[in-house]
Amino acid sequence: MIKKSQATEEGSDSELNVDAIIIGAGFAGLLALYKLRQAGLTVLALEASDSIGGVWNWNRYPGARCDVESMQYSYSFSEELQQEWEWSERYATQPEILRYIEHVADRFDLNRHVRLNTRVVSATYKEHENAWKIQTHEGREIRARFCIMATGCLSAARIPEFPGKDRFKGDILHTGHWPKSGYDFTGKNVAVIGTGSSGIQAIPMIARTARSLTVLQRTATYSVPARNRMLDEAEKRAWKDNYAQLRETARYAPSGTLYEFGERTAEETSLQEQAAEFEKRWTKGGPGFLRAFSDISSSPIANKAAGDFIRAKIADIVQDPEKRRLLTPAITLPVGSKRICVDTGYFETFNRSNVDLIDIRDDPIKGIEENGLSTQKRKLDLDCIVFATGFDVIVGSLMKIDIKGIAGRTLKGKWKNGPGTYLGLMVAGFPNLFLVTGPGSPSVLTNMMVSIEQHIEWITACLQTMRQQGKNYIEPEEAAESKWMDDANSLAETMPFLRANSWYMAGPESGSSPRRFMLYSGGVGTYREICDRVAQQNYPGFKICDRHPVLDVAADLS
Ligand code: NA7
Repeated sequence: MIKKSQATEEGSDSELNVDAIIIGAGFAGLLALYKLRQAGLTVLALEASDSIGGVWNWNRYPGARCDVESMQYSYSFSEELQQEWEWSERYATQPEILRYIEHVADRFDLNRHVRLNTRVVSATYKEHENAWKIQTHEGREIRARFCIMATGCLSAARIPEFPGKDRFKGDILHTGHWPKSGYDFTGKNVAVIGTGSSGIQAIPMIARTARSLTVLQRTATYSVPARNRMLDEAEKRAWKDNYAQLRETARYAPSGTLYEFGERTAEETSLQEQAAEFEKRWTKGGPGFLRAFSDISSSPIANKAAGDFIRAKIADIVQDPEKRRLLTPAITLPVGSKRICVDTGYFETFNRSNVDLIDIRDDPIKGIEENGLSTQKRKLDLDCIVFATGFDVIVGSLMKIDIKGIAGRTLKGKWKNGPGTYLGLMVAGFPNLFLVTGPGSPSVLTNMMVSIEQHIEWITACLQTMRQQGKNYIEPEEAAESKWMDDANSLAETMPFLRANSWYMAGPESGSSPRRFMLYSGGVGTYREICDRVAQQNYPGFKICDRHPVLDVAADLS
C-alpha cells in the first residue's frame, strides 16, 4: 500500500526511493508534482534540461507564441493563481509563458522536488518489487512505485538526415531546440526548412533582419491570421469574473477551447452567407475560423468551402504568381487534417524582395555542403540553416527512453505496429506507468492545458482510490487496450485526419509501421466522460491488485 509520507527534500537519500517519479518538468510534470504531493505521495520530477518549462523552455525561436488564447492557455487548478496572473497579449509569447511557468513553480514551491540536468535513459519495471527502476544519464538509480511520463508531445526535435550536414561551416538551428542566448540573423543568408506552425511563426521574424531568406517548403500550409494584440482590462475582467464557469464549459468543449461555435452547417448556408461568416472570422483572427460552421470537419463540401476561402485570401495577399501558386494548399488536403497554423504576416512576408521560396517536392534537397545547400536545380550560399521540421510527436520522447515492462518487454517492441494504450493513459504489460496526453487520448488535437489537467486529475484520483483500497498495482487488460485503440481508429475514419500525411499519424520515425492515427478524436468532453465513468465504476478494463498478479498467485500457493 502507498504510505502517506513526507515529500522528499532535494539531495537527500530518500530521493532514491519515492512513491511517484515524474519524468519531465513542463506544464504536465509540474502539475503532477503539485497534485501528487498534495495527495500525500513522495514525488520527484526529473528534467533533462537545465530549466523547467518543457516545450516552452526549448522553443525559443523568434516569433514563438501559443496558438491558443492566453486566457485559456493556463492552469485552472488554483483560483488565486488565475486571478492574480496578468497575461498581456491575446496570444502569449514564449518568454511570457515561461515566466508564467516559473511563477507557478515558485508560488507552489515546486522547484524543491525537481532535479534538473537529469536525463532518464531507462525505466524498468521490477516485478518482485512492484516498482520502477529509473536510471539517469549519470548512472543514478531511483526506485518508484509509480512512474508518470510527462515527457511532452512535442519535445523530441526531428532534424532530417540530409547528406553533408556535418560539413556545413555555418550555423544549424532547430526551432524546437533554440539556443538560450538567442540568434542574430542580421545580414545573414538563411534557409528555413519546414512550414508548419514553428516555421510559419519564425519566417516573418527572420525575414526582417536576414540579408536573404529562402524557405524550403514540402507542403503548402493552411494558415489564418492571429490578429494578435494587447489584451485590455475589460476583456481580462470578463474572463476573470467568470473563470469558474468558462473553464467548466471548456472542459466539455470539443477541443477544450472556447470559441464562438457556429451552429449552422455550411451545407445549409448560402454561399454569400458562408463568405460573410468566413470573412468575419478571418478579420477576428485565430483558429476559431474552423468553427464557423458545425460541419467543417465532417462534410467534404463544408471543408472545401473553408479551404477555398483561405486559398482566395492567399491569392489576394501574395503578389508573385509563382510564389502564390506554391503557397496555395492543395484542394485534396482537407483543412484541419493537419493542425491549422495561426500566423502574423506569413503570406505577406513572401512579398519582400529578400524572401524566396522553393518547393522541395518539385526541386528536392540534394544535400548540405560547406557553404550552403543544394537542391536539384539550385545552389544556395548560406550562413545559417533553420530546421523547422517538427518533432517525433507524442511517442518520440517516450521512445528515447529504454522502457521495459513485465518480463523485460520493451515499449518500443510493443509499439512497433503503432502505439496502443487503454484510454490513452496506460499500456498493458507496463503496470503503474501512466502517460500524460499520450497516444489514444485527445492530446495534441486539443488545448493541451485542458487535457493535461484532466489526465493529472484522473491519475491522482486513481492513486488515491488505490491507496484507500490498499492496492499497489494497476495495469490495463490487453483486451480493453485493443478495443480502445480500435474504437479510436474507427472514430478517426469519420474525420479528415486520415487524408493527410500529418504528425497525428505514427510512422516509421516513431517506430511504427504502417502509419497509424494516434489520437482519440471524439472530443475532450466525451473523452472526459468516458474516463470519469471508468473511475466511477471502479476501473473496468484495469487489473488492480495488491502487487504483480503472478506474484500474488505464487504467494497464495506457498
Ligand atoms: P510541424 O507542424 O510538424 O511542421 C514541420 C514542417 O517541416 C512541415 O512543414 C513539414 O512538411 C516539414 N518537414 C518535416 N520533415 C521534412 C523533411 N525531411 N524535409 C522537408 N521538410 C520537412 O512542426 P512545427 O514545429 O512547425 O509545429 C509543431 C506544433 O508545435 C504545432 O502544431 C503547434 O501545436 C506547436 P510536411 O508538412 O510534413 O510536408
